[in-house]
Amino acid sequence: ALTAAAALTPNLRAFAQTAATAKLTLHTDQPGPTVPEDFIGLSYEIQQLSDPSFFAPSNHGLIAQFRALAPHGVLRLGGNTSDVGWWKPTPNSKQPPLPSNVILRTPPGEQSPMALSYAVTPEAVRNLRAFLDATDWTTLFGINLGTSTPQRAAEEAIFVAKTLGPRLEFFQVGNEPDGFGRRFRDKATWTADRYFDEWLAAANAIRAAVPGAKFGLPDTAGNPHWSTVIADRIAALAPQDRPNVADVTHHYYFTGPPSNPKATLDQLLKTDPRVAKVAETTRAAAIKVGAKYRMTEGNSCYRGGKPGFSDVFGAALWTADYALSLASFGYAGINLHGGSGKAVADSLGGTLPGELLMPDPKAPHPRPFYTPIAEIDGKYVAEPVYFGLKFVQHFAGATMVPVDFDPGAVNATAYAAKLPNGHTLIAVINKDATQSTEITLPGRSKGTLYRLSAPSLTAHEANLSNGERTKSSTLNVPAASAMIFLEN
Ligand code: BDP
Repeated sequence: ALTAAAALTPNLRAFAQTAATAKLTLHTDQPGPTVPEDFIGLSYEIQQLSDPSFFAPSNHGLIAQFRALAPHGVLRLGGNTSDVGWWKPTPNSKQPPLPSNVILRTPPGEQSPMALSYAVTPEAVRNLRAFLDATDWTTLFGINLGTSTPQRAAEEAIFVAKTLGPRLEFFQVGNEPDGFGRRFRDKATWTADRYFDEWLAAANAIRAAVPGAKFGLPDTAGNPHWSTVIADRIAALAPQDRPNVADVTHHYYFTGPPSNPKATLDQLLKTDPRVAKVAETTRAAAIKVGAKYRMTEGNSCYRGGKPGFSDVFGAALWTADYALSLASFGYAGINLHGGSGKAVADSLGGTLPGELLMPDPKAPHPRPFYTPIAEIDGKYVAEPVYFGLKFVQHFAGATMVPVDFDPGAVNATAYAAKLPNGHTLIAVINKDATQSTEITLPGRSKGTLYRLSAPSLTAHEANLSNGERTKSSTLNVPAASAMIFLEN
């Protein structure tokens, strides 16, 4: 049905749509979590810092895209490349030798992790500060745990904390440590407890050097059990021995690699029960240690995404739905992963060109297909998922209101919130390829409508309207589109 609908012209599609009435009830008496002002974020490989002109005040095109996405977002710097970067304080500094606890492995088809190592320099960190000032964003800064030592981590942290000042939210020491057995440690003995021992040594060295340093962890790829283990370990520490944990963090890729038969829009647009399950475990861990929780790296499909899946309008609807579901589960924020082709290819063991970077008719340069902002012909282009995030930015600062939503046979979801001024926000995400849905607004009819739309689920584009006045008491949300009603 998906392909058939997508093949029709927009006019015929509108004609083919069957109207279905959905029921929406708002529970305004049971307010949910408040969506932080900096809920929306992006994630990049920290290897991008090896080009100090990337996150730099002179990179106006990128700054403009960040600002247009969110006035106060969060840039997370991490990814697999954070465990092969080394701190180079002076031009003459030499790359230090591998610490003795590292058991280097090269996963099949990849380059040796150390062949992809690179230096982080003071210039790159200074430019990053100016970039963050220009965007009014803050950052989560990744520090090497896989192939470094606590002492080196502390040396880098001193400079980073001093230079980034209030632009630094917290340090993330180690990326996806639940996967270290593939590259840096003995798989047979590597556990959440071993990881926590190593993490704690690094965190203690950092906080001894940087009083007030904050941390996010465990930043796992997929194993929610690790959050439970680390929360228990942290809670068992005496208060004075406890590093300041700001956020419990994890990653989420809907599927992967691109060859996975699950990587279809049909699957992506269903509700994934894993999201609620991971949210529950993560939330419990965060409560235990008095921290917030954040999805710090994720997207539709790991290994760079899949063309026709990660880079089309269907992925924008998925983004809007996924991000709002995290908001309703009380997450502090979401960082969708992306960036330049080289950085992502390096994060995957230098697999270029390969499955990751298939030729894209639209982009002359290789790029990850899931990236929110693509670099095409020297320009920074907002991709469909970017518009999914921008849609959700409307909820920043609002308090979620639980809803009962019965869309009947239509594949649609709904979310509601109240702004500090008391005005109600309602979002309806109609992920159905063919059927539109109609909602009667609960007693509020004057407001502004924002539409997230594209010619089809498979279109390589998305549009988010600027807002149009409405007085209608019903919301008609066409197939394959989303809408926000803002009471005012
Ligand atoms: C994650 C890694 C990141 C990769 C991404 C991917 O943290 O560095 O770029 O997967 O596979 O697991 O696309």
